[in-house]
Amino acid sequence: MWSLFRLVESGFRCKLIEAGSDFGGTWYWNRYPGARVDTDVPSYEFELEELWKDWNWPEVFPGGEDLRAYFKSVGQKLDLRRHCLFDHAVRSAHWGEISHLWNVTADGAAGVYEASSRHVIFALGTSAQPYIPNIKGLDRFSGHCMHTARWPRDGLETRGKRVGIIGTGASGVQVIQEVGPVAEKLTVFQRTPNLAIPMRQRALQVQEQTSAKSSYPDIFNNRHGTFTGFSYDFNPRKTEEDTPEQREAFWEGLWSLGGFRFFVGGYHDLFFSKEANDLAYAFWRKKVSERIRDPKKRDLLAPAISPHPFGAKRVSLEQNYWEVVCQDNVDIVDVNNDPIVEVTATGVRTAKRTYDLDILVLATGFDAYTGSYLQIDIRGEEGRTIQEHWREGVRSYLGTTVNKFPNLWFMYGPHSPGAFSVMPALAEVQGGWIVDAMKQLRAENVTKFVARTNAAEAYSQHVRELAPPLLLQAKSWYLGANIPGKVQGIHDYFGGVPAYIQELKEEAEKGYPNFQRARLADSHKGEEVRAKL
Ligand code: N01
Repeated sequence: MWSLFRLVESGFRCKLIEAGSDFGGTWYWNRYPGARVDTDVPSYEFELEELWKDWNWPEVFPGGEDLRAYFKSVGQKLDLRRHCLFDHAVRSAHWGEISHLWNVTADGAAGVYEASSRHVIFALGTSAQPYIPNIKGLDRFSGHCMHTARWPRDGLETRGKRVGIIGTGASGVQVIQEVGPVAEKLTVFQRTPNLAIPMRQRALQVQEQTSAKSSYPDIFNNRHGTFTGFSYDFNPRKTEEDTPEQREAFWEGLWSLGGFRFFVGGYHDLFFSKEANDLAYAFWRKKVSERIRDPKKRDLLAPAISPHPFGAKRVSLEQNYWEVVCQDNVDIVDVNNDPIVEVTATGVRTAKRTYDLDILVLATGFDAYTGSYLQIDIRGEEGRTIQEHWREGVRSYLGTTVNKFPNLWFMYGPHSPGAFSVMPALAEVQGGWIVDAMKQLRAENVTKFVARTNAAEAYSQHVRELAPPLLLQAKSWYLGANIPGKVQGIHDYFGGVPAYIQELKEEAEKGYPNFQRARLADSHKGEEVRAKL
């Protein structure tokens, strides 16, 4: 949305093609009970005053419905809808070496949409392609079975039902919190416990927000100054520089403030020192164990030995997760000891027993970063497909472009701080940078702009080197390790938001030295009239 706004504002003719029927992106698709953002507002907002001056939220961590309403209002206020083609999924994008245009096709209910365009921006999200595990018999289940990101748009009654949930990532934790209190029986099939920390949700009053609005510009500015873009940052001290008493007091403070503070507001060596990480895990375990009264469940949810370094899998924010999973109507099945054998027409059969279910929820995550791109037939120079180009692992330049794919830009994809940043702020940073580059190219009549291969190789290597060692010690979606057969690698830029912004800025200030540029030969200029935008 932000790039579209910036493009329109800059006088580009453009079309936003969207598979959903409305704005909202991840919040359009993720309609499972309890879906809510775990970045607090106003950080999770666009910086433009006309968007926030009369917008108020009911809660610090807004739910899906409020988020959808927000993005709808952004679309209205910026008058973006007339540039949008909803209910169309992009099927292919082919670069024309003679025309210097992208030929794009998209499938919709009414037929195929075709367009030619000088530039293409893919804003496919970080986690948009659902991952459905290959479990025997999954298609035989006669009750309701769906991935969390494909929850029925009209809702689904879980009250009084026997519900099974496979997966305990961010989506699983949120569904469990909502469904556990109302279901007759909830069975959680857990492979890895979630090292969740307290959200500290609270209601927001309009008056409180009105008086805080004078500080909003500073809040938005600060998102460019901290490692993750949150209003708090890592403590520059190392864990063991503080005494046990000082550490305890520091962590207690973070714990009671809530949000991601205990994760990305703690000691900065969390991801670099095994000893530091173990101490953080011990504190986490002590705190959550106080809330898990059932000793058997405690061993499953907060084991004595950490399942992986703390934070190497995405930490979730919880509200009453430990209390809900301790309810008598909630069972936890450790699928490491009692694996799922098959799904039957009436439920799930594990090695040890059968669970009868009315609803089976697959909270099994996403083929993150690249999955959405690999669904599309994207062809760059010499017809090279993105699948071929990324076969040995992702390569990008600055997490916004790909060598050999001229005039192709992307946002929230691999090699940006995506998973460790505030998404609307990142959209502003990347979208702003991309549109500024396009304006420059337009002014210079440049029709082909492509990252140099050596620059992309060097940047990709740089991204790999930035990754902290402990991040590599979990089979996480950060690395692509959650998808069988996927080439694993570093997908996140781990230098922090300020350093990332600086890298983008330097490239622009130096006149984009790491890109090759060309102008369309006069004899081919007629090709441009084919553009149908
Ligand atoms: O997906 P996940 P998610 N048998 O990949 C398990 C964002 N998000 O949808 O860890 C049994 O984290 C898998 O187990 P394991 C956010 O960035 C944000 O929950 O691989 N289990 C894991 O427990 C988040 O991180 C928000 O051992 C299987 C779970 O399924 C990202 O989206 C809300 C299995 C998948 O967890 C993804 O979160 C929701 C199998 N065969 C999502 N296969 C907010 O902002 C997989 N699993 C709040």
